[in-house]
Amino acid sequence: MSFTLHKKDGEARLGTLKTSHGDVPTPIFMPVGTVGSVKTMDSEDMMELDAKIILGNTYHLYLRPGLRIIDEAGDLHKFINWDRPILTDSGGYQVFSLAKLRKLKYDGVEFRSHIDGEKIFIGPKESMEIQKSLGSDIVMIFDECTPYPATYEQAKESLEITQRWGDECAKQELHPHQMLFGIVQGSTYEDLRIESARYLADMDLPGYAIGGLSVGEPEEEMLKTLDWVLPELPEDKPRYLMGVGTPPQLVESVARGVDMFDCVLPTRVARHGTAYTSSGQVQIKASKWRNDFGPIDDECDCKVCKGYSRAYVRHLLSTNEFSGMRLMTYHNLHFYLRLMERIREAIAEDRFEEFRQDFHAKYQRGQG
Ligand code: PRF
Ligand code: ZN
Repeated sequence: MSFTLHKKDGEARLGTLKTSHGDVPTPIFMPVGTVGSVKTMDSEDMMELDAKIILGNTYHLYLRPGLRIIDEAGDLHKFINWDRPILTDSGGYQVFSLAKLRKLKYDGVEFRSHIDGEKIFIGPKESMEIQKSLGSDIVMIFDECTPYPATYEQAKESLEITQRWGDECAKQELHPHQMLFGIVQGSTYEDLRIESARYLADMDLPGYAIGGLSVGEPEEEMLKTLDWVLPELPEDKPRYLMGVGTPPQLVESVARGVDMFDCVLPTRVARHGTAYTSSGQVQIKASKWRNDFGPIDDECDCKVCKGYSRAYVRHLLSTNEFSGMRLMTYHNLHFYLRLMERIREAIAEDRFEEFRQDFHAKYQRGQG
């Protein structure tokens, strides 16, 4: 369990995160497997796509199937048939976005399950116990994702809660193979963000995440916040930007020093017919593709683009066939994972800035 920074090209970083389930090259994108599955994909698909690490959610897995069943299987890796690294989110964010009738308490959050309305309590202690039991390689602290917009007072109060909960998380025992990542909050306020980053840096954790972004703020605000936070974080530890983002946002965040990402975008929009391509987003359900027998992206070498046409995938989507969603998801994940691979190659060869310019020029040209 360690992180090695191999080199920098500008602020962009090339590294390796070693876990007991294998090495993760960074910068990396982590596909989201909320309930223990990347929607429409199975573990063989994810191996074929060569995903190096996937994400699971404490909140969802705790509600269903529950810890007893996962314990009985052994751990989350065994239960879902995935031998590579897993990162679990702590539950804080999901409680706030999904649960009903939340009550914020000193020690955590009381809420009603979005599934059956059962009353449940999760705080930092509970979140650590659950993530320990899941056996994930990377464990996230239990934080409060400050909603946007927030007044300075609200953001400050919310950050105090995150800091108190973070201290509590760090006191709990995990398995020796597990790495605990802190989460920077502080909304869009420079002094709060810097305070949060320094507070966590002093805790000397194995990694640091930046939370509370991509929650409705303009993109410039997000990038500005990264510019405040990243210089405060230790160089020799991985930096993870939670829940971000679009392909251009990934490139811009890497340019500022981010190493890890997760986002539901490629998988979620795939199921609604949006494909990511080297020249921007394409709505495959549009009627103009009904007799287009070319691939989704003519620069993509994934198995979908090698074998299937836009016309066919459009047909599957418009008849609500599951296979349409599968093919779209497969292509979009391939696009995201390949983008990160190209980013790593560019950093390794000291041409990240050139890559960045070329990427944007091409991606923008095809938009709209
Ligand atoms: N906190 C946690 N998970 C998250 C976020 C956060 O702020 C975000 C914000 N984009 C996504 N996922 N724990
Ligand atoms: Zn493809």
